[in-house]
Parts: sequence; structure tokens; C-alpha cells
Amino acid sequence: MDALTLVIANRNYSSWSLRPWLALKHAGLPFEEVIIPLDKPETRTAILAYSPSGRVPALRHGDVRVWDSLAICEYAAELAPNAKLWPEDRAVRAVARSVSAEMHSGFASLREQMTMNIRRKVAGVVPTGSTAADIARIVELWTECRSRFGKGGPFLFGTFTIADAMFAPVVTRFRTYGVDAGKVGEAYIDALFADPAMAEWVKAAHEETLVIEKYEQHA
Ligand SMILES: N[C@@H](CCC(=O)N[C@@H](CS)C(=O)NCC(=O)O)C(=O)O
Repeated sequence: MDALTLVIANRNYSSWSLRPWLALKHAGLPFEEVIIPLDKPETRTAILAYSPSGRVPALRHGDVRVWDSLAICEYAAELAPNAKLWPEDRAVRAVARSVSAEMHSGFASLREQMTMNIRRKVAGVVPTGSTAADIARIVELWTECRSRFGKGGPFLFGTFTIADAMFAPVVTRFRTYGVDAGKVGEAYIDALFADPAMAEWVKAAHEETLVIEKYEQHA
């Protein structure tokens, strides 16, 4: 098989990069990493060399280019079917795809108000309005998935799936901004942080020396 190269941005801030990185790790697929720091004069040109959208993550696999987080997760699931990155049951898989797509296309207020910043802890944030509504919906969704489909393990559909990869950055935001996810939600957050691949990313984010000032000023 051709070598895989995943192009990502700063681990501390790039929520979209974390998702396919986790999916590839859980797929057991070896890959090389290219890290392009965000918010630098050369960032756009550097990303465009790999990604026609000018955004990361992007995956290179021989002649194949995949340039969107969810599309890369899907590609990983196809390359490594035995890793079961989607639930096996079609009806359950449809729910997993729905929650993943809901994350991918939604929760704009949460994403804007509570940017991913793994290294940071911000006290005293009281979410209001559409951010509070986003949080309530996420907690509802986690609680429902855990109670309906979570019997086989600690993740949304039991064992780790793409749905967990999609929510991994949200879990870090809840910790950064001290969001209370309730009993089921907090257990789910703990489970994701205990995942070895996630722990590897979080450790690397803490060790990273790149700082983007505008993302440090929030709240
Ligand atoms: N919908 C895209 C979003 C990707 C995205 O917004 N990536 C950001 C980094 S997290 C980016 O590349 N920004 C380019 C820049 O800031 O120059 C996906 O799911 O991959």
C-alpha cells in the first residue's frame, strides 16, 4: 500500500486535525505527519501544496488526495474495515453517521465561543444563548448514544468509532472552559481522555511551543 501522509495544523488549536488523526490511529494505519502552523504569512501557500480547499486536515495516499476531516475518517474506515470505525449494524451506523454529520456541520456558536485550546483552563465561563443550546444538545446526544448503543465499551457506540473522533475536540473544550456535562457526559469525557491515542495527542499539544495569540485572548 502507498504511504499515507496526514497534513495537520497546531495540535493545541486545530480541532479539525485531531479528528482524522484519531481515526487513522484507531484504524491501525501507519502514517507520516506534516504539521503546518496556522496564522503565519506562509500558512496558506503551505496548505495549498496539499489541500485544494486551503484548509487542513488533508490526506495524501499515492495519487489520492482527501481534504476534509470527515472524508478522511471515511477513507480510513474503508482502508481498514477490520478496525470497525463505524458500527456494524446498518441502523446503528446510520445514527453514528448522523451524529458525526451533526457535529461536522453544526454547533457553530460553541466552536466560535469556545475555541479548542487544550493547554488552557478558563474559569468562570457561563455559556448563554446559542452556545448554551449547543452544549445542551451535545449532552443530550451523548447521553442518548451511551444509553442506547454504549453497552460494549465506554464510547458513544461502545467501541471507538468515527463519532468519537468527531466529538474529541468538543470533549477538550468542555474541560478547557469547565463545562458540566452531567454524570453520563463526564464519564464519556473521562473515557476519551483515557484513550491512548487521545492521550498521545493531548501530551503533544502540551509540549508544543507554537502559540497563536488571538486564540489565547478568549474569555
Ligand atoms: N470542514 C473542514 C474544516 C477545516 C478547517 O477549517 N481547518 C482550519 C484549521 S482547524 C484551516 O485549515 N484553516 C486554515 C487557516 O487558518 O489558514 C474539515 O472538516 O476538514
